Amino acid sequence: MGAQETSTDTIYALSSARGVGGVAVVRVSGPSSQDSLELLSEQAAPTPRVASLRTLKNPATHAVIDHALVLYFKAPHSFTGEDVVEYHIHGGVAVTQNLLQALSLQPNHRMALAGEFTKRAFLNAKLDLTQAEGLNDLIHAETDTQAQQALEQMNGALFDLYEGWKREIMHVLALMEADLDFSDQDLPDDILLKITPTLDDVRTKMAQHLDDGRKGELRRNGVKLAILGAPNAGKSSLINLIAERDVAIVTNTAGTTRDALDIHVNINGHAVIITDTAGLRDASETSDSIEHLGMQRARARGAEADIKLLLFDAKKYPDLDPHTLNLIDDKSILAVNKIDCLTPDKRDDLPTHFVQISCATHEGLGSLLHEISSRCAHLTTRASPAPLLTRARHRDCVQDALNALNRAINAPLPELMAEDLRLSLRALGALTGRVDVEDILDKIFRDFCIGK
Ligand SMILES: Nc1nc2c(ncn2[C@@H]2O[C@H](COP(=O)(O)OP(=O)(O)O)[C@@H](O)[C@H]2O)c(=O)[nH]1
Ligand SMILES: [Mg+2]
Repeated sequence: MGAQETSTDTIYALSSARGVGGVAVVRVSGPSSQDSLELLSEQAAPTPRVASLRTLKNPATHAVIDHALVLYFKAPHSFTGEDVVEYHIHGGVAVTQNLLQALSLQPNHRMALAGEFTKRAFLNAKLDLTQAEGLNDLIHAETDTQAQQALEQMNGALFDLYEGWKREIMHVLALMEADLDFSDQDLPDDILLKITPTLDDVRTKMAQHLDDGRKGELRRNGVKLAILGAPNAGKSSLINLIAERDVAIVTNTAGTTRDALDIHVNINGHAVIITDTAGLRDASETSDSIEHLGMQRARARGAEADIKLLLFDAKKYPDLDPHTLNLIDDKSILAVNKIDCLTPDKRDDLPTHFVQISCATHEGLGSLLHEISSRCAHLTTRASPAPLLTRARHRDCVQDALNALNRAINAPLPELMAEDLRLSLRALGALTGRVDVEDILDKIFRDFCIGK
């Protein structure tokens, strides 16, 4: 904990969104939260977990702050594990300010730091790191699939998975250490026969968990889609249409869009980050150095995108832009814009694997969005009900744990094998924030200790 961060402090903050609302919730956590409640309400704290109406007054001036619904949670039965008070007040800016100001004057009270309530919950073992991350993801979820994934994680799906692996490795370690205690020889065959299948099983599960096509991360972070095409193909018109607002400038001057521009949208429940890019043309066709940089940036965005939407100009058909054609691969969706400019016969000539759209008449937009959402579904739908990795942090830790297990399997000496197993446990411990590996091992050893 930092210098200004001690758990003897009582912390408070507005827990609902800022601004005007019907109700605002101010949360207070820490040893003095009951004292301040009793002082502000001029009566004893209500029965824990029973909503009670209280008139809150500023203890210094006795001016009424609000008539509030108050909830008191006694430690350890609260979100943070400490004494917690929730004030449900009328959601005006002045009311909220008055309550926060009154709280600030109370002994040992200070404004909470970002994430501090959850951090206290973690430190009091109310949740592990993956659950805390799940909670944060839930608050920031913009789509249903993100919310579902976050809820699962908050409910401990990843924690259970990783703890399960930890238990299996600890079991192996305990079996080995029991033996190492009375011999410094190689592990006897009967022990090896017991532990090898377990370790192989955990390794397989870890490898499968890692080999998930980044589905969980894509769900959480959003699928990246870059719109690429020649100048004037209608890329900026399309992003504006999807965003339902003017985010990019649309003109008939080639080279108008020079920077990459992102929007976050929800397409059929999928979080998608769409990037409008500078039009691709021969470098010799423009002397504008900013446009050159824009084209480089466009290509880079295309390369890192999960989906490339390659947009062609129907008016140019059959002379489709070669720079854009060059980018076709299995990540691309092909679309041809401005079909309003084509006669029905000419439309029939267009290759059938191109989605036909018109940003002018909105024709075909539904089909294009449908195509994008089915690609997103393909990229984010899991093959089994097992929970998915949702962050690079998880991936790094699981990879470390797997590497250590792989080393353990090939270790030349039992002591070295045991050491690698401990390192694997430590990597899993870092994942959940429960690094009390030695403690748990002690417990297991007590059960296993043979004749000692
Ligand atoms: N007729 C027609 N014109 C379009 C359509 N989409 C875009 N345009 C026009 O094409 C020009 C270039 O559009 P813009 O979105 O700036 O293209 P970008 O360079 O690819 O971003 C503008 O004059 C648009 O009004 C369409 O579907 N039909
Ligand atoms: Mg543009």
